[in-house]
Amino acid sequence: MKSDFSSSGLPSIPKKMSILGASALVSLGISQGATTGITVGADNFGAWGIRNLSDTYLITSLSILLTNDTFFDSASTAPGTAATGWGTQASLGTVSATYPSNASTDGLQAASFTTVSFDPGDILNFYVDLDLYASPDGAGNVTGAIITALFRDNLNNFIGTETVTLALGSISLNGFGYSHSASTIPEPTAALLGGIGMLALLRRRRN
Ligand SMILES: [Ca+2]
Repeated sequence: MKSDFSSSGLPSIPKKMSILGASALVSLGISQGATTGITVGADNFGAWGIRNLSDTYLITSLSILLTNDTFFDSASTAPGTAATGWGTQASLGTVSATYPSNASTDGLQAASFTTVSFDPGDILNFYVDLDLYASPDGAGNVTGAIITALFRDNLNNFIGTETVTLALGSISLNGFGYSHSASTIPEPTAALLGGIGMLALLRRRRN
């Protein structure tokens, strides 16, 4: 099966990273309106795909918290000496990222970084080596990893966050077997304003 990238003309994902099998991206039912949301795909070697499911807002930063004995092997100092640092593999849209320095995250389980032009619908596909403390330089374990995306509007106002905990799910992003989506439909105040707007519209139509 084709990955999202190969079907859209972007570079295919290296074979190593699609080892868990590919299937089409299935986004959850997102209604129109101001929503936030992400789909996250990952594999145990350190390839990540994150899609902005919002129809309106930008993702301006991402944070990752690894669990299950897994750490970022981003530099070739112990733990883990066969390291690969942070980098973008490919992207869909004009998104770019400013990753942490490789030395600053090596051996750690938490990292965060900023993103630019991460527009609705864009996918950021990045890589950083993952290993187990118990067995450095093999594969890591992304099950239970917690990914949080921060959303802002075009005026840089904070909108909210979405957090996903990875599980071996039925959906997949770019062929990464561990994947999950989260989305939020309008926050209470926004929903209320939307509701008031709808009432006004209905009233107007009746008249
Ligand atoms: Ca290391």
